[in-house]
Formats: sequence, C-alpha cells, structure tokens
Amino acid sequence: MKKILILGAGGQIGSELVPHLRAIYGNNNVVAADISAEKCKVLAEAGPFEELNALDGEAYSAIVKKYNIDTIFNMVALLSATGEKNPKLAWDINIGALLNSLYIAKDNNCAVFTPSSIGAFGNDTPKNNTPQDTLQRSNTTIYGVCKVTGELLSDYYHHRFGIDTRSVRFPGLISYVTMPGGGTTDYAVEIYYDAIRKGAFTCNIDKGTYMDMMYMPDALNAVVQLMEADPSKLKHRNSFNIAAMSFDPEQIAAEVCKHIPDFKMEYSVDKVKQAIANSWPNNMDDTCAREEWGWNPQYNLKSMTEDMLDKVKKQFDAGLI
Ligand code: AKB
Repeated sequence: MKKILILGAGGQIGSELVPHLRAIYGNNNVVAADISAEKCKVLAEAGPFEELNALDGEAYSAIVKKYNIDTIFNMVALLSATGEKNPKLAWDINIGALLNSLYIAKDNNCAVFTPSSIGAFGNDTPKNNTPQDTLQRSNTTIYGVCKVTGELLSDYYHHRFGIDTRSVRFPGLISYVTMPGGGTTDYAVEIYYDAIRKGAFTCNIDKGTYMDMMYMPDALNAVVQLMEADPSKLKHRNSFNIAAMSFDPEQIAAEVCKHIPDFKMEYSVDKVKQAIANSWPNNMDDTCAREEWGWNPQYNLKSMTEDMLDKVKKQFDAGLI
C-alpha cells in the first residue's frame, strides 16, 4: 500500500481510517474522498481530499489516475436499518460503489478492501460460533443481500481477473469520533453518549439479544493487518469473520453502571431493528482470521467501556456534545 484512496471518508469508519492510515503511510499518500466536502473539513486540512460521488465512474477513475492509486478502501454504505427504508437506493449505492471500485481496480491494477458485516448472515445461519463458511441464503435485509453480493463479486474479481480483493465481516462498531447512522447495532454507541449526557438510556434492542461488537481501534488494526498480510497465507478473502466481544443490552448497561452507579436503562424496542438483530449471529467464530493473518483483538467490553466513557465525558466537558 503506497498510494491509498478511501471512499466514504466522512463515515463512521472512514473518518478514523483516514488519520490511521495517514499516520502509517504518510499524509500525502492517503487520499480521502467523500460525496460531502462539508463532513470532511478536518480530513481535507491534513491531506489530499476529493469531493466524489462513488457512483460517478468517470470522476472516480480520474482520481485514481491523478494520484496513481494502488489501494482502494471502498467504505461507502447505507446501513441495515436505513436500507430497509429504501431498498432500491441501498442497492444502488452499496453495489454501485463496489462495482465501480472493482472495474476501476481492474483497469488500474489496484487492491480493494470492502467491508462486509455480520449482516451478511441470516436466519438459516448457525447462531453460535457462526462458522467462516456457512449458510448465507436467508438474509432478511437489503443491506445483507448487498453484503453477500459484495463478497461474491469481490471473490469473482479475484479469481477471474487476479484483483487483490480482501474483506472482513465487521461486527457492530463502537466509536466516539463519528456517530454511526442507521445501523441495528447503533444502540451500543448511543448508550455511552446518553449515559454521560443524561445518566439514562432508552434501548431499542431487547434484553437477551446478543450481537458481536468491536471497538474501533481493533477494527482499524484489522483492516491494516489484513491488507498487509502475505497473500500466500490467505485461503479466504471475501470475507473473514472477525470477533472481539459479544454482549446483550443488559451486559453493556451493567458495565456502564460500574462507572455511573445511578445509570438507568429502559426499553422501547424498535420492531424493524429487533427483527434484523434476531436474524444475525450471537457470536462468530474467527479462527480463520486468527490463523491466516494473525487477527488478535485488544479490547473487551470492560476496557472498551472505560475508554468510551472517558472520551465521551471529555467531549461533554468541552461542550462538544
Ligand atoms: C449495522 O448495524 O447495520 C452495522 C453492521 C453490523 O453492519 N453496524
């Protein structure tokens, strides 16, 4: 990875992946691109930035050529709950951006990273210790349909054209820089903000609902580790299960209570999100990622909660939230 392009730079992952990669590979070697320049002011001040609609193949291709890009991170996505409000738009954006990335990668000899998700699994998938290679046929969301399609397309471009495509199935990602938007796992971010702001939280996912979750620093390390992995060691490519922790709302609330003893949580379950959560794994088996490229997460629920509450409290004290 010498010249990197990150699409969707203003999103939850992109906004942290850009500075992470710039710190490793140099500011000028990491080009941030997003449909909204407004969202990316900080990123644009620190290094190259391009305003780009990833569905505009010509403009996208011109940027890849302009900077002599060799690695594309396609982080453009409409998340699971938002996708259900407009499935056609979700398909057009999620698959349109991916197809452009693959076509352009083929023409310019680029590697491509595209995130998949626990959303690539459905009701027929084994819920516990979900295997790397398993049933993905009963997906209940357009987001999931896009993720499965994305995995297949990326593997196809690798086998057919030799494109270096790689991917991980991200759990719900928890972070304090940019809020996620329209995901099923968003409650696990919102709880920390409401705990600091109000000492209380209304949870839209029911108690007893387990999902895989991950703290952003581990997610960023996973991306770099996978993209730097020796290709001869990779038996899989699109996409690796990666796991760090699995909890239900009661467990994260109990962890918050250790720091804010008066914290109160009540439930107002969102039926759409709950149905999606019910169709996803309780916890994934990530043995292949550990064996093929050394995946090894650092954060668990306890250490993540300590750090999240500390960082969100600092934002609150500074009047930023
Ligand atoms: C979502 O909830 O849609 C995402 C995901 C797990 O892919 N956070």
